[in-house]
Amino acid sequence: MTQSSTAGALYLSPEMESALRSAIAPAQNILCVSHVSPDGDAIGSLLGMGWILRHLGKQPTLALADKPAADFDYIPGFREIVGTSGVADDYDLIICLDASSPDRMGAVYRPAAHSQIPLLVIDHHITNTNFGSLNWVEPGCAAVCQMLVYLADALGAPLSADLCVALLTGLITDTLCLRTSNTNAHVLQAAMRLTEGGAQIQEIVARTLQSRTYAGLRLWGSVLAHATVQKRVIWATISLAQRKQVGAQEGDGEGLAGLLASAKEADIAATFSERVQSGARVVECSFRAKPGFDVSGVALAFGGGGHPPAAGCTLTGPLDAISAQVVAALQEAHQMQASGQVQPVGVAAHG
Ligand SMILES: [Mn+2]
Repeated sequence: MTQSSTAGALYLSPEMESALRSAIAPAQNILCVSHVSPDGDAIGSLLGMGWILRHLGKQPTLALADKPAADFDYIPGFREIVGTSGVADDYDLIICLDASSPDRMGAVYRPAAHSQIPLLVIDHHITNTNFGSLNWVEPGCAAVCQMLVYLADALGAPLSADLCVALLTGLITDTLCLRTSNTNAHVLQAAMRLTEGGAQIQEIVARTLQSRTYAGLRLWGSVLAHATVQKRVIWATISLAQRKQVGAQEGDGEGLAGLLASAKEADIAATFSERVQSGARVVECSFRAKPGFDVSGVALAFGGGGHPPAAGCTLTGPLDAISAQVVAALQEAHQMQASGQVQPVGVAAHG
């Protein structure tokens, strides 16, 4: 079960493979999009899809509603990513990567102009709403970038160095460097092939997971001082005032939920971060769970989504009221899961 062809067959059925070929082969001008607040898997899969399509002689437009962090500018093709203003009305095909619902595409997808165009959804979120005209959703894969290794094989696109750097970025960032509970032999096999193709794990880690700003570290310091643990759930709130105090910009202090989840006293971790989104105050909720626990259900119940070990949602309202309400839901979910009343999603299926 360690041959790459076996892994491809496991996550990409012959039926899906031929459906993907039929969708992509006749298309020439293709719009590729990923989600708002793009992370490494969003940016890596977007740029990787671009390289796959170029290898097939097609013209991709790569678009993101939010500007990607400059940390990722080492990935070949990074500067070709366009914003909302770079998106036209007319394409042969739209490919949406790593987004679990249509709103996650943000303003780069305009229903009035685009709803008649075939929409191919490629995603690994168990909470995906299957909003495309063709949906390849594989929660068994640790990253969309892993899925694109199998897609490249299926379409006969070579794993060039450009493509490998893009895809290994998403695989390394989504698995926190091959450490998450969904990191299995197939993930390692994919990482090995991408490494053989010219990408380097240590360089990607140094530029992404191990790269923080001083303001971000100071923000962690002030926030951690007020972290609370109760009923095996640990959480912290991050207000706009706290950000301002340490001079933190958008993106500074990311990843705190993962750090909180290392607490021995907790199985579930959450951060509640106050943000301004389109002029309105919102609270970005980020959840992490230890193996055997599942936070995707709570995220979905609050209109968000994600994976069993990592999920989130965005809510409107006062920071304290929202954190109190969501923490109560997480504690309730924890109690149910700990007592075995609810089988955590994904553990049996993908373990
Ligand atoms: Mn992802």
